[in-house]
Amino acid sequence: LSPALFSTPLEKLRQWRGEAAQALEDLRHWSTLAQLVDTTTAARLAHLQRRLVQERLSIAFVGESGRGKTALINTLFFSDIGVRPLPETSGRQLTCPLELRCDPSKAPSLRLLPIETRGSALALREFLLEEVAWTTLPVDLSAMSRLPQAFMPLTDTRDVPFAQAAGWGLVPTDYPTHTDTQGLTLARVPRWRYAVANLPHPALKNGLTLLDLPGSAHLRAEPELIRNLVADADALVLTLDLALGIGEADMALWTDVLALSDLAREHVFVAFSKRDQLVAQFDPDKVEAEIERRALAAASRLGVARTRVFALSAREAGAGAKTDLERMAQTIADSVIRARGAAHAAAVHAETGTLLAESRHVLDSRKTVFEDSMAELSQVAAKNKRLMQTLSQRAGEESDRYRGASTVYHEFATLHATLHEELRALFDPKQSKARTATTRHQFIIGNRELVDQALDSYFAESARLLEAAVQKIVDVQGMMTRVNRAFSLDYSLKPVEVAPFSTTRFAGELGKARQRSDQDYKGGSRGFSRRETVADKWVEDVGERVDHIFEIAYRETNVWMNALTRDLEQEISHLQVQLTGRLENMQKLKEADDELKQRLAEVTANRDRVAEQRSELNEHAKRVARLLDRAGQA
Ligand SMILES: Nc1nc2c(ncn2[C@@H]2O[C@H](COP(=O)(O)OP(=O)(O)OP(=O)(O)O)[C@@H](O)[C@H]2O)c(=O)[nH]1
Ligand SMILES: [Mg+2]
Repeated sequence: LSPALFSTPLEKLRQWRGEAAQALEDLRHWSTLAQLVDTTTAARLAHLQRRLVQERLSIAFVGESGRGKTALINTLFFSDIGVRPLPETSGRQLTCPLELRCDPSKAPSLRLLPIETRGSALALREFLLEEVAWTTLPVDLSAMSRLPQAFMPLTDTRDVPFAQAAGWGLVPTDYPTHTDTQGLTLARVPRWRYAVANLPHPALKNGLTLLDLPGSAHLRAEPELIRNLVADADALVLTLDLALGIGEADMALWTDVLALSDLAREHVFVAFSKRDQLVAQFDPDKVEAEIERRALAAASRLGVARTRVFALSAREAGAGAKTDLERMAQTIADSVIRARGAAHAAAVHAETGTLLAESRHVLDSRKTVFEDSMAELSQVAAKNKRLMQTLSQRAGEESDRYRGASTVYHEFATLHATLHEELRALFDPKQSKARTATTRHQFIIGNRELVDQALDSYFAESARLLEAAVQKIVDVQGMMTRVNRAFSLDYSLKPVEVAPFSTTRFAGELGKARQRSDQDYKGGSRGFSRRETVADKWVEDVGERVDHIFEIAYRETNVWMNALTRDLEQEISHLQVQLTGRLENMQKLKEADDELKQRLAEVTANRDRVAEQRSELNEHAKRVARLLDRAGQA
């Protein structure tokens, strides 16, 4: 019988558990980063992950004392080392329960919990979690021949008074008794309450725990063993003695002590051991029929399927045809390990299935949201682009218009300045006063002809100046008409209003002054008066009046001319304000467009990330599916 029967599939299962745990770890990490998992689901994944890493599989051997449980373990798990390490006993309820497991972080050892700890208020479970009360013996693996010696303490006993045994919750009469030299009756009880062996055995290293449980006496005294260990075992091997058949003690253990639930019964295998002894007792012709009879009887009394009852021997050589021992080992290994693998796969499937499906859904809807906003943003961007084109075209036109109008205005301004200068010279009041003074002087120094001549030339000069000025004003009006036409036609500007400027009254006033002068001062009609008196009188009646005409004309022309430039200047600056406003609007639109482009880039990056996550999710799903596939094939 090869111990690899258990260790090989266990090793495969352990590997699978490791890979599944890693896949869960990766999935949990990834989905947390991608914000696809809620804390509850993440916690459940972490829990399953821990369970996969730590989980052990256990096979418990139960049966009345002496039925051959320990012998079976020796044969099934240690047949390759040349010795039977665990002590096989006489069936007197003296061995202590043994748990075989492997913790590679600790040295091989046998840890023993003294029987007197039963006097403590602590439960066995609590002692199992601590170190203090235990006796730890090292197990030397350098020579296998010394191994049985290392396990001998399992059979240590103590002789204690009945009262002491009863005080520990033991029933003294369940154990061998004798009377000492003082006549005191003593019960021989196991020295140890519980033992844990730490061994680097291949099957144990791959997560198997073996429980070699004691007979009914010790089990009754330690109900926790049943509650915690037997009930949780993945396989329960009920060991019976084929030579004895199923007896009342076995039935009592089965129905009263074990009292398994229907669920726990599904994990029961019946090992009818010591087949060799029966074979020796019976006629070879009849032995097979007798075995079948006993196996059937046991199956029906226990209420388990006949196929789960194996008639075998711990003394079998294992050569030749497949024996029941091998068949049982194979059946246990297959069903236990496969069942556990299937349970793991189901758990992995249950914990990841919803997460994967929901993540797929969430990622798809995130993608849709991003793509929708990409479409919206692109639409707005296109609209913006068109708007910007229109605006920039308009701004171009506006700026052409402004530049053209400015040029026209500057040309006008130059011409206007020249004309204004000329008008000022023509209407200059000082010149007018000088002319008046010169003429007055003629009254003092000249004779009658000279005075008349001076008066004629005075008026001729004044009229010439006025006429010239009037001509200039007409020029200015003409220029204004041209400018206005250019402004309104070429640059669609509002024409400047040109205030009417009447010049006829100046000529009229001058005519009246001349009439007075001709009438009163020509031809020497003031012959009797002093010359100065006549000159002053002329200035007062005529000269000052003419000067006044020039003064008024001078002032009014100034006002009129200035008004023209002021209005035009206003129009131009209005145009400039308009242009600046438009350029500012364009700048704002440009900024908004930049922002929009940035946002679009962000959303696009998000969409790409989601697409990437979607394929990462597929990888995770594939990885889980591969694991589940492999679990199904195992
Ligand atoms: N001939 C023969 N002897 C066996 C077989 N199985 C067990 N024995 C012997 O039967 C006796 C009892 O076997 P154990 O394995 O110690 O029985 P156990 O069920 O462990 O008993 P406890 O530890 O007291 O509960 C031992 O002397 C074994 O060597 C077998 O298949 N054939
Ligand atoms: Mg035993």
